Amino acid sequence: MRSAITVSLVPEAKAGPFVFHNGLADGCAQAAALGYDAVEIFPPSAAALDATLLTGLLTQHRLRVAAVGTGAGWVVRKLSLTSPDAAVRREARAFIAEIVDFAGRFGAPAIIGSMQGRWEGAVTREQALAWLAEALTELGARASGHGTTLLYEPLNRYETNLFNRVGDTAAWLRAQKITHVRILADLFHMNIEEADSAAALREAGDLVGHVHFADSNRRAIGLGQTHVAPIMAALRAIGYAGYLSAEIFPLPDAAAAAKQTITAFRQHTAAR
Ligand code: LER
Ligand code: MN
Repeated sequence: MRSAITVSLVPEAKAGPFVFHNGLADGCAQAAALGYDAVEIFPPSAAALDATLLTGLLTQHRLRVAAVGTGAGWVVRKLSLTSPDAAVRREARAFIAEIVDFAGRFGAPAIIGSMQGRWEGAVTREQALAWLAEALTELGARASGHGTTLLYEPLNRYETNLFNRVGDTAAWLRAQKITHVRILADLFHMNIEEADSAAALREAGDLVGHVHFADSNRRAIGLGQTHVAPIMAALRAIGYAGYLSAEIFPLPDAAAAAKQTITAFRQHTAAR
């Protein structure tokens, strides 16, 4: 498994669960100084990212891109893949497609979290899931064209009513025969929704494509009450070799959260 840490470039997400908020150069420098393998980027849009600048920083600091988030499409522009408005759904897909293409150049997957939206009002759950399946199929194929996959993230009940649990998500992806899409298992959301996070990860098996490495209170692993050992045992059992990425609050401050995460990462991934 490899380590990653979040860098947000979105001013509107200042209070969000991201560790670094002071630009890509600062985020990459701090991540590299602590020995992280990669950064996970939360950009305002694909157009706001400079591929040349990013390539330079990655080379300089020997870092990779773990993933690129699309949530700003929701946070800033209120786009959603399941909006009742067809034009909004189209824009949402276009917004994500550009991020899929940008991330793909770096061999990284894009993440669909908040952009999934929710079913409500005139939109039935069945209709919303049909739109979601369509979007995941189309965007997954696009990611596959770059030799990567698309990440779909079940969220806790306060953020979506589409999928809240990892096992349900895996069963649905399999039933729909959606390929090129992997599940982002966020340990914070799982702490709220799962009866047994380790069992849920085993159920999803090879569909687990990325992990948000967060404690129960969305602080760095070790600063909350999650029992990490059974979760790590499950990840090893399913042969998970992807990132453990710190999508957490910068508490007590960014530097301390980053240090605590890499310490916990090393402790939990040490050879046994
Ligand atoms: C995104 O990765 C996520 O976990 C959501 O809760 C948005 O904050
Ligand atoms: Mn997450």
